[in-house]
Amino acid sequence: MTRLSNATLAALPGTVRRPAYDRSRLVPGIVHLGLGAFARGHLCEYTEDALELEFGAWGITGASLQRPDQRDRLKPQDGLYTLLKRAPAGPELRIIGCVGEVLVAPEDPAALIARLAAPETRIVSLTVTEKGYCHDPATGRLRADHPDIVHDLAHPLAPRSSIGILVAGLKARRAAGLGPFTALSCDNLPHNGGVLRGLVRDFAALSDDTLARWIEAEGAFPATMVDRIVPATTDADIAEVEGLIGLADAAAVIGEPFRQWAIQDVFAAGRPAWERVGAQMVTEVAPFEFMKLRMLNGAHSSLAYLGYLAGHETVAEASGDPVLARFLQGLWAEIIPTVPAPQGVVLDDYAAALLARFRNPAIRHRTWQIAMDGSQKLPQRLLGTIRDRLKAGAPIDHLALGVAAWMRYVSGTDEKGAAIDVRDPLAAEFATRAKSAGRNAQALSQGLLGIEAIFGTDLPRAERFTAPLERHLAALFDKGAKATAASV
Ligand code: CS2
Repeated sequence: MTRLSNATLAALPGTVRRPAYDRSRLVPGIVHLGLGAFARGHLCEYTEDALELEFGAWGITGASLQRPDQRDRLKPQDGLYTLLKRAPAGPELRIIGCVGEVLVAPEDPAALIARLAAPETRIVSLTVTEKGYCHDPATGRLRADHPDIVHDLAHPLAPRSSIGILVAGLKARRAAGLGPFTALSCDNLPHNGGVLRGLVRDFAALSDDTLARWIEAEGAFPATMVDRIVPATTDADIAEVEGLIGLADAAAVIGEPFRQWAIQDVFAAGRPAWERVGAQMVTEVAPFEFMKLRMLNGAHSSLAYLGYLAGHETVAEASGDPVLARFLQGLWAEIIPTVPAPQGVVLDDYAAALLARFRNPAIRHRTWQIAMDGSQKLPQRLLGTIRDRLKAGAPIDHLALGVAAWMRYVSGTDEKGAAIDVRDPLAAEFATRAKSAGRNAQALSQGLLGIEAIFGTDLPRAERFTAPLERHLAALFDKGAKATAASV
């Protein structure tokens, strides 16, 4: 099958939307670290829209921090790929053209640093997932003992971590007499802009205090809230796209139609006209971020653990299960009072819209995929909400069940006794603690609560949290996920 590329764009069926600007004029104003499915389905589509409406020097250079796969898929396609939006009513197809080159950091770190230091680079955006920040998720501070950080301090010109890469780029710009780029975190972290600023500054300060002060004074780290459900692309998706567009596309991305982006409007050197294509430029991102992390991602993670244990492969299946749907309503009822509503938003309506999005039958988002990296996700998705509820003296039964389901999941065997493929930077730690606890709920919960990077020092001592947690965990072992969810 012929491959999608500049040369074959004209062969696409008329139903497929294609770039409405001259791609040969693209200038790379943005470098994106971590060009995975989410970025290609979110930031790249907003940028594509902005280029179509108001062309400017905002092409995107992708950078992969680990593997060459993405470059290998996109290069033969001149950076082009399909975005397939799956609405319950049927698919919508679009070719995205704003990505030019893709660099692979480990192959040529100097080329990436040179691109970051190029005068035309004005924004460096990131989707490197929670664990890509090399920080302590409970405190948001840099982990100076993180192996990638230790490596980057020893080899500042061949950095591996996103933080080491940003600092190397900023240092080179300062040496060249240029101003800094804007570093734009698009990951699901609370206060992502402020956290990134602290990490970059602290890393810089470990080797060069004047650089750290320059970054503090001149740098820009807007906070953002990003939202679109973009599951990992499967072979079946690739085959379907090929059938629909009549060309092979190894880099296709599948997403829901809904998208949202709230951005704090503080940029060091300009930005695309994202506000003209639906992004919300705001002074305070926090209300959006709280709403999204706690209500969407908190529910996603709880549903992923319970749903996986109950034998549901996807979020659509899990949220279609009446018992789990009722659990979700109870969970949102606990979360909503902790969330300040962004202006113009009714949180009950937001919850209802989330349920409809979760149930979109055309999106196959695996519970196993969302279950990944729980150690990095629980603090901002569930534990902050639990702290707020405890402070208010309010019940936390559903929230505690979400955490208990995570504990049951990372214990490593499912309800039929089969092994669970637990993916998490702390997976080895979980396995050790689970092994010594066996199926003893009290021992397992105490063992896992002892991981300070997740739970801090306060939660393990909060009896109003640990008591329901242990009770739920015991029930999960005894009766299973479905019966336990039915009993809250
Ligand atoms: C999900 C998110 O994988 C996960 O942990 O909760 O990727 C979620 O789909 C997005 O944040 C939606 O915007």
